[in-house]
Amino acid sequence: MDLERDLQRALAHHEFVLFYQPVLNVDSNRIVGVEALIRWQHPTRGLLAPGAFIPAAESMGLIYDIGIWTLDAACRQATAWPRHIVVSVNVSAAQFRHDGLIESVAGALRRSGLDACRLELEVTETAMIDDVPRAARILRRLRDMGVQIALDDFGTGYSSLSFLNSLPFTRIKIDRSFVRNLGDGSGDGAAIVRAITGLCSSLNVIATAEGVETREQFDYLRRVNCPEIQGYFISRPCPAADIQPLLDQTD
Ligand code: G
Ligand code: G
Ligand code: MN
Ligand code: NA
Repeated sequence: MDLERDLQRALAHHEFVLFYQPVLNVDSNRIVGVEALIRWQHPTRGLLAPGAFIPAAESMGLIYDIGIWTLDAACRQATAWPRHIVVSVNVSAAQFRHDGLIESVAGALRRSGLDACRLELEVTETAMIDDVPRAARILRRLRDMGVQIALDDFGTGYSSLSFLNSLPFTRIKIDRSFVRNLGDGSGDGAAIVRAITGLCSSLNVIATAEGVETREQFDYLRRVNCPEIQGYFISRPCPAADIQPLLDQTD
């Protein structure tokens, strides 16, 4: 199979689709955002998850065009949703290293007409660690445009407190490995989640706990004042049509 030709055809023939996973604000019990997660509706292999093609797209240099498609599709979709809903788009390390990122973001906002503050980019520590000054410049420009920035998979990279302090994040997404280890709330996993939540609150950054699957995890996170929750307990990622009814229409 020639995956490169296959991926080029996928772009040309609109075979990619975005699924969306809601983010719940715990206090208000309302959905405040959705994370866009790409899928490939492959003509013979069925619906493919990003792990099956994003790494290949990166090594073939196709990730930039896929990234533009994703930004365009997510921004366009968000214009159909209530104005308080923020749409998050994942940016991989290769995309973040590419100089065209800011132009792609500006283009997607321009073409869709979406208000910049309703777009959030999710970036990982790994994408930024080898050149923190450059990351700071890029993120600053995006923030100046009004775009929100989430630090994704927090805790799995080389996060240091100075890193958190020197980059203009609006949101920290606590990696689901910590949520999985919450246990009964008395162990080390819970202590880490509690500490990250407290740190975010002190730094005025919103903490979002990812991978919340159970009522017990949800209750624990609410007890330690984690402001936002995402995970199967709220909803799996699903097509836009299935998300629509979950979004509170009153602004
Ligand atoms: O969607 P899961 O449902 O399988 O996503 C797996 C991984 O793929 C996550 O780490 C997510 O950040 C990444 N991912 C999902 N959608 C996109 C996308 O549009 N672009 C990039 N670069 N990564 C994505
Ligand atoms: O790396 P990133 O955080 O972007 O990855 C998002 C991934 O997490 C997607 O693959 C998504 O399907 C998955 N995911 C979302 N919610 C849950 C959950 O509650 N449990 C598990 N195991 N995975 C989840
Ligand atoms: Mn993410
Ligand atoms: Na994440």
